[in-house]
Amino acid sequence: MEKIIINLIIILSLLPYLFISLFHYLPTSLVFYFPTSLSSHFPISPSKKGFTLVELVIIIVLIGILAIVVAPKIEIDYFKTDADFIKLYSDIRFVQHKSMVSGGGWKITFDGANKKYTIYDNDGNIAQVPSGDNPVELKNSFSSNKNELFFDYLGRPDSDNISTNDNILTDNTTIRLGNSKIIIIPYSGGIVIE
Ligand SMILES: [Ca+2]
Repeated sequence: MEKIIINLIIILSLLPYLFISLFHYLPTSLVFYFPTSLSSHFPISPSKKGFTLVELVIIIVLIGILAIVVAPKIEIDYFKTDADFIKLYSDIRFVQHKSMVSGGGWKITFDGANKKYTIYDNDGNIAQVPSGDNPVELKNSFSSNKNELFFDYLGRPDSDNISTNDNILTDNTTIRLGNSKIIIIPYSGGIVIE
């Protein structure tokens, strides 16, 4: 709400200047028909064309202010989704890597509705993760076709924390966040972004 008010103030403050600028470009014949009292309010001559340096500087400053106030509002949702996506992708890779160097059994559990996921080591304890907090909280909700995902010692998606019992996953694990998908492929353990 605050931002909308700031935007309105900026746009309203631009309007008089826009009017004066247009006044510059009116044909002399038209300007002649303006009431003298109105013309006297604008300290410009009808024959004057183009912008002065001061006017250009004012315009550049106003555009700058507009860009600072409006642009972040437009982009911020996109960046939040993007940041979440990269975080989640990196952490799935992290779990897979840790499994491969420690005999398998690490897992990640997804709680997309509550915008978070948790990473466990192969003893079932909440692990230390590169991004800091664990459970890891995101800005956006996401969905996954599996609630939890293990990796075995070869980095293959597994259904439990035992690498030797031959029950690795046989179907894709698909996680949707915003307009993007992370797909974890069975057997190869490839992690694909769509
Ligand atoms: Ca297994």
